[in-house]
Amino acid sequence: MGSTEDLDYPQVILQYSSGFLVSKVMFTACELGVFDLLLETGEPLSSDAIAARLGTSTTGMERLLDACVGLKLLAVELTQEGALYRNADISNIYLTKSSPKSQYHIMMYYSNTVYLCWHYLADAVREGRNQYERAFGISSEDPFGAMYRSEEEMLKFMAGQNSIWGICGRDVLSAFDLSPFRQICDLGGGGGALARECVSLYPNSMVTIYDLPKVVQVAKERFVPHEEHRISFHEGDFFNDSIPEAELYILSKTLHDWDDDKCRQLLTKVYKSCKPGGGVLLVESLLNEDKSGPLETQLYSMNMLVQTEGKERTAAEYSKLLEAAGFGDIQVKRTGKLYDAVLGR
Ligand code: ASE
Repeated sequence: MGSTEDLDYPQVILQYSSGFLVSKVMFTACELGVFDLLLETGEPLSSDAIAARLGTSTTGMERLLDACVGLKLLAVELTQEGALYRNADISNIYLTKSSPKSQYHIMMYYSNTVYLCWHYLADAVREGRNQYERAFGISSEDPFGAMYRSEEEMLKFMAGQNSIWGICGRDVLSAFDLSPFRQICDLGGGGGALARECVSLYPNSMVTIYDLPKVVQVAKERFVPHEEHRISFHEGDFFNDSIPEAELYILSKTLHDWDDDKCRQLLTKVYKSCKPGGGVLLVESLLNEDKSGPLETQLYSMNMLVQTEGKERTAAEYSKLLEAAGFGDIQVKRTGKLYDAVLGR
């Protein structure tokens, strides 16, 4: 037990207590279009002007803006006409819809879907399973049936995942030299942002995005440009349908959705389809071996509990799953960022 640190204990607890308030302030400012408006006008605006432009109450908007200043997402300057607000750089880059690094869609997914599941976190812990039935009144048997319960939900999820790869994709794909692999299959490739990073980083690679038919339809229509000839599609359910031959399979945030049994099933199938000398790249957020951190990954694992059948794992746990399926020569690269990479041969 620390002695001087004891003084900080109440602050720590109070800070943890209000953590979800912080998230919701940021999500709400995004949702209402505060950052988009301030980027678009390009000059500082008063809370009254922002409220009028966004069709909100002035009293609510003023408080939201001040809280965003407290979070350093906005800057405020006091002038003769009153307080004027402008975006911090970090907000222009990550919180506006149009920025290439925009995290807007994942914010909306967290705010409107994940948040509702987390309301039932205690039930999830009691029961050890996801909470779609309580949160949305839908069966939780098939997690992706539940997550993709409407086209709108599916779009939100796909756009959200794409926004994450927009900022983390390059780091995980460059963790290993993947240039020897020409024919790549991204299993559960969703909206295709990782596949796009892949062909941009490895210009000689061809990537097939494998996903459920309705996901592939939307990826083709809305996310992957038609002129990108290095990316193709394969519609299927990787548990029930065959998997095409490839030199490298990418499973990015795929195994974390499933229990150990299903992971072994899927990896065994991948092993059988894999060309001689080929490999598999797992992209996941790795827990420390003693599961003492990183905190972000521990929280993600809780999220997998409320939303899926899976969990976050340690490098040793992924290695065991890979070995059980026949893969060897396993290498682990921690990127020091949110997502890490594990390569099996
Ligand atoms: C999944 C990823 C996510 C399944 C459910 C999810 C995300 C939110 N809900 O494969 C996005 C990334 N967040 C996490 C916790 O990885």
